[in-house]
Amino acid sequence: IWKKFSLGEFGDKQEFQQEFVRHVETSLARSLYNCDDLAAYQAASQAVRDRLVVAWNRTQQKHTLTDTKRVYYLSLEFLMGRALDNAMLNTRTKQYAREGVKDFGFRLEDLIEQEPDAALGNGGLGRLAACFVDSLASENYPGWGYGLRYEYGIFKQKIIDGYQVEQPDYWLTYGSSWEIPRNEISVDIMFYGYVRHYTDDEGVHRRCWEGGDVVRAVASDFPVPGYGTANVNNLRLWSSKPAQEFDFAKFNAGDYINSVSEQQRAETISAVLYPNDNFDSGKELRLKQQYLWVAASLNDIVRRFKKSKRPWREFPEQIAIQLNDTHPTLAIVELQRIFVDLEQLPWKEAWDLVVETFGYTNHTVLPEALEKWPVPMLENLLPRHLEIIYDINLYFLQEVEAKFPNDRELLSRVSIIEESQPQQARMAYLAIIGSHKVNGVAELHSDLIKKTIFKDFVAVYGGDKFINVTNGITPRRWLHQANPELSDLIASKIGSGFVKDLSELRHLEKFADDEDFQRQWMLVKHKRKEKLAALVKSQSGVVLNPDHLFDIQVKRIHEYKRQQLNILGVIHRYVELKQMSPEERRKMTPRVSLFGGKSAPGYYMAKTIIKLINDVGKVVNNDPDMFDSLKVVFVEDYNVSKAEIIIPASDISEHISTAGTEASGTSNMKFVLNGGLIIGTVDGANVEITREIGEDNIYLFGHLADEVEDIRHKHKYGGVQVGKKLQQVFDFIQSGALGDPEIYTSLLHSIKYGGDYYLVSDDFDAYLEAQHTINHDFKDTKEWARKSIVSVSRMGFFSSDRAIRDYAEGIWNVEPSPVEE
Ligand code: 26W
Repeated sequence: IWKKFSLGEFGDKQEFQQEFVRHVETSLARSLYNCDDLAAYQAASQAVRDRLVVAWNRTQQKHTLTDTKRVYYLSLEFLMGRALDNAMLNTRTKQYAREGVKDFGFRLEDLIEQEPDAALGNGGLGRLAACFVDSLASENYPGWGYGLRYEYGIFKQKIIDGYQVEQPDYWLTYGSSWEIPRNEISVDIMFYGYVRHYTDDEGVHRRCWEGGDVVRAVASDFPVPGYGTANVNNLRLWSSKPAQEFDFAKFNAGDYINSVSEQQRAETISAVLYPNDNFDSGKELRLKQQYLWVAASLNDIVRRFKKSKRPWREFPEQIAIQLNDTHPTLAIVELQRIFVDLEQLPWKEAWDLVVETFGYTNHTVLPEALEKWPVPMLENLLPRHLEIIYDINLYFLQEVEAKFPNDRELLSRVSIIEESQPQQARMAYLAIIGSHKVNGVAELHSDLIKKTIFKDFVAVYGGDKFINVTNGITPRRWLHQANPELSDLIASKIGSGFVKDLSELRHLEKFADDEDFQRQWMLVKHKRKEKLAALVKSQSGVVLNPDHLFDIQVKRIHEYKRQQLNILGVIHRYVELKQMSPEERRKMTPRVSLFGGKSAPGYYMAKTIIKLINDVGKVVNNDPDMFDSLKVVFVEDYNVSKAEIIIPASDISEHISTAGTEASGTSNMKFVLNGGLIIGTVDGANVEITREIGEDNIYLFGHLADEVEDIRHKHKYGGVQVGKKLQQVFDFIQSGALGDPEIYTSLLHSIKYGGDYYLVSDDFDAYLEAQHTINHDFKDTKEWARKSIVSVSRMGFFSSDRAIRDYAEGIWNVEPSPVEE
């Protein structure tokens, strides 16, 4: 029986249909005659889900029985996207499902489209967590994700009159077929209250937290299937609920309505994802989210450990916990509190276990993104945790003092508590002190954090605590699922093993000069550009020509990512083209510039950049002179499922952050894996991509990370030199050609008179130069195809399977534990 269920596979089409019909008729209480695409999607999902659940149970039982070491990935964001297509591919049930629903008059592709994205994340960090749970499962690691079950994911973006407008993303309207409610798994979480001091039976002075408000965290599980394995892991997300139905004191006092509504407030804790990417807003509700999630997860982890009846000293031999940025750093404090206050372990013994258990991943060096919590807020909300933080800090500073006597400056620099008004707890420092390994997410970034923000800690701990684990992406979603045409073409030459072992792509290189293969390769690209053109047409009415060069920049809108550099470059090209005769214009490489991405709702400058892109689009797309030369499009509401259409369609994608600011980037990897070339700065993982694919296959430009500081200094004291070409663009905007120039004043001033922090003026000419080379190279289709094939064949390193194995060996010390089929 197990054989049949092991991979969630259906024996045949009929078996799938039986399950499908059963769900239509019973779970959905409908009939096949009254079944629309949405209902059919739900029935198909539940049929696939049932099989996953069987394998999921078996996996969990096996891990419990063998009592192997488990990994817990704590992330406040999991940007999963859609589940059905991925689940069918990972369990190899897609063919039966396609044929099965076809007999009932449905197209599987239409059903897949019915699923709302699970958009519980902002950008890179959240999508990385989603790739990592896929790889943990596929590589057979016993690894769970822990996060929050937001009812509202990242907002939906509407563009109205060129401006971003946010709309709530209530993704659970029709429930989620992929969710297993676990109402029986709940943890009561306390906030506020006070610390009681007492002396225990042995005369030891102890402290204990009590008397606060209680909110209940309730679990929901989302099965995570591996590819080509019977292993199905778990993503456990917590919801906040009222701890009791009623406040009886108020109820008895006759204040019934208020007693209910106050309890309802508990639910707001997990209601909505904070939409800030790389920006710390320091709000109390966010701190409540973090504590509820961390406390519930640790309670769960410790409960599971206790069932094994092992002694506490074996805790880190059984459990590894990875902190995805500083958002879960309170977990360090909470575990120490459990050990010392509740389990009554001696401080030092407890602390050694804590440090052995945790690893911390840093994803950003931007100062405005580094989390700090005001001490008064911590004192009020988590009084016992603040005391523990003080103690951790005290012991740490004593250690530093012993190593570097009489260096008061150093002590104040590394103290967890920043001596500001009010005092603030620096969470990155706490995360470093409470973890045995700290990693950056690409080589350049890992080097940079050692030289800059964490320099003093390298002096204290030595360099070995700080390591690099270069990010990766799952080849399942980002090649096999998103681009089946390319996946099939590759498989026709080298077999399909690369989906599981991406390094097998290297066998493709020998076909790079094969002209027939080059033609097929470019044909796939063309098809995917047609598909993107269809999306753009249906959403904005703009018609794109798939023969033109598609230049794409999709990511969160942020000044450091420099969408402004891109759009200013587009304006420059427009001005140039306008000055040409029709004959001259015809000789130029025709281009499509496509943008997509969300701005944080309160980020004025990013919103101005969106408005500028849309205003350029309006002028350019309606200018008959440009019809065969240039189009500019902003794709509304960029998300994971749109990325699956956009990414396979690039000829060129842009990864042009100011050097030293983008920790890694992961879409750069996705674009190259799909045969697009990239224009980029020497930043983040672009550096390693260049090393792997060769510098002839990438268009690099701009100043280097180690020059940035000097240049900023020059800007500050000598002013910013806006070159001739950029000035032309400024003049064009100020002429009113795009509409009211007032709208862009702040954006242009931030460059010309505001110190140009992101070096737009310094990199502008080099950027245009690189684009010029691209225009030239794109005309030689054979050479372009060759570069594209060679690049793809050398991308094996960037699989998230490799990244996960690096974590497993370098930080977690865990082994794969495959479930037999
Ligand atoms: C406290 C507010 C906040 C929210 C999110 C601060 C910081 C974040 C994230 C860490 C920002 C983020 O997503 N960073 C991105 O992480 C990716 C995965 O490692 C990298 O590829 C990106 O370069 C990095 O910007």
